[in-house]
Amino acid sequence: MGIKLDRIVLRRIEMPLVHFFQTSFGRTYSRSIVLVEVQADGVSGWGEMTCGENPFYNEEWVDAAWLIGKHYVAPRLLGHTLESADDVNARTAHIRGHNMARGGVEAAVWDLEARMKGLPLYQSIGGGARREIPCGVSIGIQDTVPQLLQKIETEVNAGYQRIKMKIAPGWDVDVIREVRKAFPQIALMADANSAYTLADIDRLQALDEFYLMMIEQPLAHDEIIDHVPLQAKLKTPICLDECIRSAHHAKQAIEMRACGIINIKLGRVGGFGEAKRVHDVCQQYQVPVWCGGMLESGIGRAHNIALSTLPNFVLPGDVSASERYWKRDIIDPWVTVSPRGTIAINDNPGFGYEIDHDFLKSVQVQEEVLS
Ligand code: OSB
Ligand code: MG
Repeated sequence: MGIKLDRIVLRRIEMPLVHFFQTSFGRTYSRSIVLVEVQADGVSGWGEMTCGENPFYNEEWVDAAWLIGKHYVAPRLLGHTLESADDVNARTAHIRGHNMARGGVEAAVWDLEARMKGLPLYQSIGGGARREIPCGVSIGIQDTVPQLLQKIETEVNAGYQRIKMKIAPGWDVDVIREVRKAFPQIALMADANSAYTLADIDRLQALDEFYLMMIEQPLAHDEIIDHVPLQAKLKTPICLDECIRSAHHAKQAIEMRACGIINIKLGRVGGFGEAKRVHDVCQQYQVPVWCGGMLESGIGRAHNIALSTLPNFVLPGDVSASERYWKRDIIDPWVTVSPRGTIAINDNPGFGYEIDHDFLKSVQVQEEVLS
C-alpha cells in the first residue's frame, strides 16, 4: 500500500499533574508534552515524545525534542513513500540519541498505518498475547512516610498488582522497612533512577531483607557494566531502565549478568521497531520484561497498552489509569483499570481511543505544521 506522509503537526500541551511526582532527580508538578500528528490520505496517526521537561531522567527534554522532530525527523519522512511504519526507525537511525523524539514520530506512523488498514495497533505490532494487561503503579517520593503508606493503601485497594516506590539516599532502607511492616504481602519494588554508586553496595544489600521483586536502575543512567558486580552481590534482581536504549544493550546487559529483568520504554528505545527487538532479545534469554511509563498523556499511554500485549510483557507495568495523573485526559474514553488491576484491550483501529480535540485545544500552547 505504501504510506506517503503529507503533513506532520507538532503540538505542545501543558497539563498539571493531580499530584506532584518526585524521583531521585527532581519533583514535577506539571507536564509539558510534545504530541505528534502524522497525516496521509486524509488519515491521522498520533504519537507522543515521552521526554521530561528537563534533561534529568536522560539527556532529552521537550524543547530539544521539538527541534529534533522539526529539523531532523520530519524532513526524512515528509514526501517519501514508506513501505510500512517499520521503515521509520531506519530512516532516522543516523540521528545520534534523541530516541524519544524519534520514537514519538515513529509511534505516530505505526498508529497511522494501523488506522489506514482498519486494524488495532496491537495487531499491527504483532501483539495480542493477552486481552488485558497487568498493571502496577509508580509512587513518587513523598514528604512523609505516613503519606507514602496512605498512597500505597489507596493503590492496593484499587487493585493494582504491584507497587513501585521511588527511592534515593535518605529515602530508602528505613522507609522500605516501614512499608514492609505495613504491607508484608504486596508485590513491591524500588526504583532508584541512578541515585547510587558502587560505593553504596552495603546500603543496596540491606534492601535484600525486604524481598523486593526487583530494584530498578540503581547505578548511573549511562552505565551497564557497574551493575555486574552489584548484581553478583544482591539477592534481589536488578531491573535496568535508563541504560538500555537498544536491543544490543539488552543483549550485552543480559550476557554479562548486569540484570535479571528489563523495563522497556517505547520512547527510550526509539519506538516500536526497537522496542520489539528489545522484547525479542529478552524473550530469547528468558528475561521477563514490563512496560515503563513517563507520566504520559492518554496518547502515550495508549501506545504503552498496545506494546504490553507482546508475549514477554509478563510482569505488571507502570501503565495505570488516566485519573491517577490528570483531572481530564486528552483521549476518550480515559484509560481505566479493573478491580483486578488490569487494563482491557479494545479492538478499535489504531491505538483504540479517540482524541478529545476540544480539550486538546484548551491545553495546547504551541503548534507547528510541517509539510
Ligand atoms: O524511572 O520509571 C521511571 C516517571 C518519569 C521518569 C522516569 C520514571 C517515571 C516513573 C513513572 O516511574 C511511571 C508512570 O507512572 O508513568
Ligand atoms: Mg525507572
